[in-house]
Amino acid sequence: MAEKTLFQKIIDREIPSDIVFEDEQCVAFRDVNPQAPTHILIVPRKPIPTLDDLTEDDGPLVGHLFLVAKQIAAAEGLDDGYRTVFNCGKNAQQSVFHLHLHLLGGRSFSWPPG
Ligand code: DGP
Repeated sequence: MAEKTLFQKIIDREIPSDIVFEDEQCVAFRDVNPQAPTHILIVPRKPIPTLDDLTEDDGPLVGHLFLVAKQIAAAEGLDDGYRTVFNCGKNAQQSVFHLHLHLLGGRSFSWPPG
């Protein structure tokens, strides 16, 4: 069997994390190296490595991750807005190859991103 990803170990409670939300499809926990006052990673239980590995069947799952982001943003009081990011691959600096949606908020962000 393939080695579990770091995030799979977090989902399986083998590595501790600050979990803020979970349901049958995903787990959301605070990023260990936050880039904003609120920085949460929303991770599908299904171990999809990157955005490039998504199939048509994963469409509802990806939609669900965004709906969870919206729900957490409200719970975190991010009333002035927030940013959601999927980093994909080398140029986007993806470092953990288990799909995750970053939810960032609590400060103003610049555009274009660095
Ligand atoms: P990315 O670069 O898009 O692959 O984002 C990976 C994120 O994962 C990065 O912002 C730091 C975070 N991270 C790495 N290791 C851990 C960990 O052990 N626990 C938590 N909570 N976050 C982690």
